[in-house]
Amino acid sequence: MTARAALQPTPADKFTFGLWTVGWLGRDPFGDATRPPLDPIVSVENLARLGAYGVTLHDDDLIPFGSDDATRERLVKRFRAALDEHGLVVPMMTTNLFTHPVFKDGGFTANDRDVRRFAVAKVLRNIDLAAEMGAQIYVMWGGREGAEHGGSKNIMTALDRYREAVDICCDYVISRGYTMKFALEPKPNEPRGDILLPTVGHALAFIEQLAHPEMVGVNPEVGHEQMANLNFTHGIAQALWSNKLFHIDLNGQHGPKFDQDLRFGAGDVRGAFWLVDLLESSNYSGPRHFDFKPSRTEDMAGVWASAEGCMRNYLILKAKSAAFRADPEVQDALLAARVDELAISTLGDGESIEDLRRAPFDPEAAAARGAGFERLDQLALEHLYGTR
Ligand code: GLT
Ligand code: MN
Ligand code: MN
Repeated sequence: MTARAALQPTPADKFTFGLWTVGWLGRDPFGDATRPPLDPIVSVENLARLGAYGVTLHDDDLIPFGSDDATRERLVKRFRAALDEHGLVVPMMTTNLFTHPVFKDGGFTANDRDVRRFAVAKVLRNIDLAAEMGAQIYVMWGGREGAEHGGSKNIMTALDRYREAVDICCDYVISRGYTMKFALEPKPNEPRGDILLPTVGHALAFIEQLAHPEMVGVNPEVGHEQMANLNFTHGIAQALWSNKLFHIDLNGQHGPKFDQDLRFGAGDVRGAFWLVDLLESSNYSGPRHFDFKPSRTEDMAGVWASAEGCMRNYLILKAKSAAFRADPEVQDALLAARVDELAISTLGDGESIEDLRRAPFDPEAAAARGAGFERLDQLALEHLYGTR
């Protein structure tokens, strides 16, 4: 089932990595960098060698903040050449509105209006580069859009400014004739004490208030929903149900604590299984994008091993999900658990509410029926544990 060849990633799997993931220096709030800076060209070479489909980036991942135009042009040209040489694409780009101290109170929602204007201009400039690179999705992760001090920010007004900024970006894309769409990435906290648009649900509700809701979806990250103690797969299911899953950030997390950004498949293994099972049976056809931080204990060999691990774990879980779905005993257990019955509308065709009210029903008998969920779940676990 999980033969070696099936675990070899190919571009058809659409695996992508942020330059900032394999390029993470291992700096954390308590310790200095444990790895040297990584040339984006080296990332392109190695990710292509491992079978990835593409890379994603912030403006500053390629062009250091404050670079002059000549440097910018040189770096873009060099990067473009490496992509072409190794056959990688850039399906998504995003803006760094969180590292430079100017963004300490946020970008789109900073109280300081000049900062907000600078942030919007920084995004618009990078949207041009994204269009040039052929990126179809533009991510907005507002990690600094938030607050720690109760009275320091009027949250309703901050949401007005957030909406204004996203509306400006949508108008810009339309005015330039670009076809890209935006994907908002929720996160409950870190680096801000509390971040605006903390969960998939908040982001979906926000999108409905925008001038161009059809241009904006979500980019949920596994660990971010789990930091809020939420079921990530359920969040993804609701995003799919709303036709708003525009992109996805795959990684691993052990329950509600700091953002661990583990390699995909580490952390909540059972959750990862159900996520892959959902994604592979859905109409989501976008990249499987890994947003993780290779442990700061690792050297570069460990970085590439962890990138490879993300892809292998996805493929392992994909094979396990397929085997689970094909197992006749699972199919029987699914029927016994009435999973198919949920697809039948509650009110029958042409049935009136009166018919529904008058329908004979024995609540005691229904209450006495077992659901059969334990047998089904055990079968799933046995596939996951490798005993079936
Ligand atoms: C940052 C963050 C991620 C976001 C990226 C997009 S950058 O590393 O931790 O979750 O996806 O800005
Ligand atoms: Mn992310
Ligand atoms: Mn994260």
